[in-house]
Amino acid sequence: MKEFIVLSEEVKAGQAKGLPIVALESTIISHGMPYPQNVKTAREVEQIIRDNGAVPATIALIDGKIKIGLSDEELEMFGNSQGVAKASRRDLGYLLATKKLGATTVAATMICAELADIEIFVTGGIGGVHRGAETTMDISADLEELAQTNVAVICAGAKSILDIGLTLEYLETKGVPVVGYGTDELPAFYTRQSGFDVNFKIDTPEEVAEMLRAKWQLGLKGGAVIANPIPESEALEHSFITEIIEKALVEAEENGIQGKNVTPFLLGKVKELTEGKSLDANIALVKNNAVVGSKIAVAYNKLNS
Ligand code: PSU
Ligand code: MN
Repeated sequence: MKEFIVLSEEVKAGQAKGLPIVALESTIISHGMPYPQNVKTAREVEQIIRDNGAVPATIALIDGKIKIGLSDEELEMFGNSQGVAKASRRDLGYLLATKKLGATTVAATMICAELADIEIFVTGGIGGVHRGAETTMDISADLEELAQTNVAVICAGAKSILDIGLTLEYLETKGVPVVGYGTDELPAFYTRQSGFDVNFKIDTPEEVAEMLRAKWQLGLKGGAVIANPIPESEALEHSFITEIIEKALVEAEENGIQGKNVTPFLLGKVKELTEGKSLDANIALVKNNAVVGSKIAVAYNKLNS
């Protein structure tokens, strides 16, 4: 296993000192945002994590290795490359063996983080049960990973490109706790409201850390969703974004989009139809998650040292 894992100098030094580490995914860089905003945002998010007392570890597949933490040059190269493969659980073996560039999804980032002993992972939004999944069976591998891999995912909830109600049902079946950070309602990425309750409202990083510790001490495998709402001032208008998502869903259907292409297609359409407004919101919420996630990592690290 170790032959495939390469820690950056920063992560190696951080782990040696016992500092809290925060994992970051790379699909958001390659498939979620255009160059150069993607690289700029990734760097800013990493700096926020440092400013809050933790060490950032952006995870990607490069040259047959799982990179845990990217150098500045690697991040630039990765963010500016065309045709980076979206890497979920099923893709890892193939992409490593063929030494292709791979952008880790939430599922794959959780796997790689666990291999590197990182428990806390910050991202934008998770995959889930797609609308119409009763017939398409399109359910993100992210949910299965949350069921079995011991990593907490700090996100801004799930986008309404998904069936949020079914996503919550699936997580309930799999025993994955869905925590609202300072909220009773699951946020829906661009908006603070979804109309669905979270399982537990928790208000401080320390209490989140205690919940994670108790869960894992019991040997209850699997992750947790820590849903942190987008800041009020950055949230998009509910009716505006709903209309755009409906349009994107129709276009995906008309174009016969399937499999791993569904989510990137929908995200791309939303971006196009909002003329960049969704990109600004996306950047703001990831940064907000980085603040909360690093505080949770610091608190969790204290509990365990
Ligand atoms: N949802 C978002 N932004 C994202 C993704 C999902 O709001 O960037 C990305 C994440 O990497 C997530 C992946 O893990 O898409 C899920 O893809 P799929 O639905 O194909 O499992
Ligand atoms: Mn899918």
